[in-house]
Amino acid sequence: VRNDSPVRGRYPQRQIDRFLQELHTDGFCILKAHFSPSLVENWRNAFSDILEERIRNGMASARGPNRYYISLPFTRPFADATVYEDPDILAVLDAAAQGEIVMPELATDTPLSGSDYQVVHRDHKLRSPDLSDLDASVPFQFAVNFPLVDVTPDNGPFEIVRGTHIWSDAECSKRIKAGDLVLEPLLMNAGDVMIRDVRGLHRGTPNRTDTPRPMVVVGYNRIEHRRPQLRIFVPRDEKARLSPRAARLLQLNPVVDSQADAHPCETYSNLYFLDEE
Ligand SMILES: O=C(O)CCC(=O)C(=O)O
Repeated sequence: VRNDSPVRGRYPQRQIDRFLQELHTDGFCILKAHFSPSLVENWRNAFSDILEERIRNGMASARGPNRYYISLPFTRPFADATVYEDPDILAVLDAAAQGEIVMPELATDTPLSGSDYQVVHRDHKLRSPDLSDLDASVPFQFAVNFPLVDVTPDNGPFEIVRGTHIWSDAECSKRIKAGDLVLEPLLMNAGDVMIRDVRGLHRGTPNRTDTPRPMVVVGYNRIEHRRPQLRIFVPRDEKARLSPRAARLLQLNPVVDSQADAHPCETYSNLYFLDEE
């Protein structure tokens, strides 16, 4: 079904403005109970097979011991406009980015039993080399994160330091070395969604349970900001179904005849963004 008319979001503009304010101040905002339990359950069930297979085939990228970064195929249930074209999320992203955004990433971060603390890091330096004139207060790369299980203190909560997305890279390095940062565990429930400026300092923590804690990451960024290591393989039949907005969001991704032509070789493995200088 083609969907040419914008779907209305759940939130009034004043609440979108509050999310936007939080994103600017804290570097992230959380939309509580945003996706339905059945959507999250479908994704969790479909993901558990992928997790097992990718680890077995050596096609998962380790982001620390027993912690895997795994891309999702752009097929059902994951090729879901309810998620990547959510009107509330896009309203926040469009206003925050102040320019056209694209979507090169549909993936997951999953700590398993035996995972450890990651180093505190940001997922990109303060500035984009492709947007050197952009004011540092304007975010250019985002992660939309949602867990596929309830997050508890035991299963590896994502920890974040508020307000650090606009710190200089030097300040981040200094404060990480000094170890005086206030890391806040985010105990998100299945269905909660976080919109995050990826420059905010954060880390993954150990999953001390036997149940994986998958966190979806839908990556968006300003179109000028290049991320050549990332791509979504869009099957031709899925492309034919995209709304005009989705076609623009996915415009830089390769189109494949079938999922068999997709090669999810994970190259997104650098954790030490601050040591590259
Ligand atoms: O697994 C997590 O909770 C965080 C993962 C992460 O921040 C990373 O791998 O860069």
